[in-house]
Amino acid sequence: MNMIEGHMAIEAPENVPVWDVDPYDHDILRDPFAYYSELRSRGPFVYIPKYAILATGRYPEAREVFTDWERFVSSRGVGLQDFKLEEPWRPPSVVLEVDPPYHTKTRNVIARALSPKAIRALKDSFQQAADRLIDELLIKGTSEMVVELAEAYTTTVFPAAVGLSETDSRRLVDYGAMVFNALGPDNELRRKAMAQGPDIVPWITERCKRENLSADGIGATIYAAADEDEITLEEAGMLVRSLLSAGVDTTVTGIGSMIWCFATYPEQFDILKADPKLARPAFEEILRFTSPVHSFFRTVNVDTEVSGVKIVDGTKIMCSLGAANRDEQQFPEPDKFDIKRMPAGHLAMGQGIHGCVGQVIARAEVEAVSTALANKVGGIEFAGEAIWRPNHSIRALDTLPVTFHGKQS
Ligand code: OVV
Repeated sequence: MNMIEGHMAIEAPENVPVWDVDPYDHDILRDPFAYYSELRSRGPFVYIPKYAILATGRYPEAREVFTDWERFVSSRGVGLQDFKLEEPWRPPSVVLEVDPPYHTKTRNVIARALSPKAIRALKDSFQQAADRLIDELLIKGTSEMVVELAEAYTTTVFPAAVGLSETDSRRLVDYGAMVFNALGPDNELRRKAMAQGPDIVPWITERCKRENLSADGIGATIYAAADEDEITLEEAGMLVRSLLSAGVDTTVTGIGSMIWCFATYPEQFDILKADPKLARPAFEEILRFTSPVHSFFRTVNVDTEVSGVKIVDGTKIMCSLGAANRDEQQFPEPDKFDIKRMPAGHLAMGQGIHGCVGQVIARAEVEAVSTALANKVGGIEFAGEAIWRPNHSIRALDTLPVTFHGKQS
C-alpha cells in the first residue's frame, strides 16, 4: 500500500477536481479567505495530490461528514495520520479520537463536568477576572492583546476552573499548539512544535494527576466518575489531558479574534456597547467569521458516496470549517461581519457527537470579556500590524497591538 503523511495514498475519485494546492502553505494559513473561496467554487470535494486527501469547503458536505460518525470516523485520527496504519505521537484522546460506543461513556463524563449547571458557578469569578484585567489594560492604553489579554486571562481562569495546582501560561499555550499542529503534515512547523515535547509533555502529564488537582474543580468532577466506576482512573487522567489540550489555545484564539474583529469593525463594537446583551450573538458571529479551528479531518471507514462522489475506505477528508462558515449558500453575505446575524448552525465548534464539549465554559469565558469591554471600553483601535501565526489546525493571532480608549463620561 502506498502511504503519504501516515495515511493511504488514495487516487483522485472520479469527477473530483484535482487541485494542486498546499492548504498548509504559510501564506494560506495566515490569510485563508481566497483559498476558502476557491475551495468552495471548485466543487463539493477537491482532491489535493500533495497529501492525497479530499477536502471540502462547502457547508452541506462539511456538515454531512461531521455528523455521520459511522461512515466518517474519528478513531482513525482527526488529522492527516490514519491511526489504523501509524502510531500517533501520544496515546489517542479517549474522547476526541474514539467512536461510539466507547466515546459515549467518556463523553458523558466530560459533558457532565462541563455542563451548564457546573459552569454557572464559575460565571462571577470569570466576570471579576475580566473586569479587573480590562481595567488594567485601559490604564495602560496600548497593549499586545494576545499575551496581555487573551493568554493572560485564559491561562488564569481556565486552569483555576479545572483545579490545576500549578499553572504555566507558556506551557499550556504551547501544548495546545503541539496538539493542533500534530494534525497536519510532518513538516518544519510540526517538527518545531513537537520539539517542545520533552519539556511540555511530562509537565502536562503531572498536572493531570488526581493529587495535583483541587477538590472542587472540573478535574475533580471527572475523577469522581472513576470512584463510581463509570471510567477508570487512567481514563480520568486522560480526560483532564483533553481539557488541557482543547481548552486553552481555542479560547485564547477566540478572544484574540474577538478583539481583532472589533478593531477592524468599530461600528460593530458600537452596537455591542449600546446593548451589552448582544455579547452572546456577537461571539457566535465571531466564531463563524474567524473559525478559530480552521480544519479537522475525518477518515472514511466504509466505501461510500457523498454528493455523487464515490469515496473509498481509508480516505482522509479535510473539512475546512473556516470555508464552510463562509459558504454563501448557508450564510448570506458571508464576508460581512454582523454581530446581530445569529448564524445558527455554524461549524466553528463542530456538529454532532464530537461537537465542542467545552462550549459552555468557552462561551462563559469569552462573554465575560466582551461584557467587560462593552461596559468599560469606549473604543478599540489597532496600534500596529496584527500578525497571524501559522498553525496546522488553528488560525490564531501571533501579535495584536491594540489601544483601548476609555469611555467618555
Ligand atoms: C485538539 C483537541 C480538540 C478536542 C479534544 C482534544 C484535542 C483532546 O485531546 O481530547
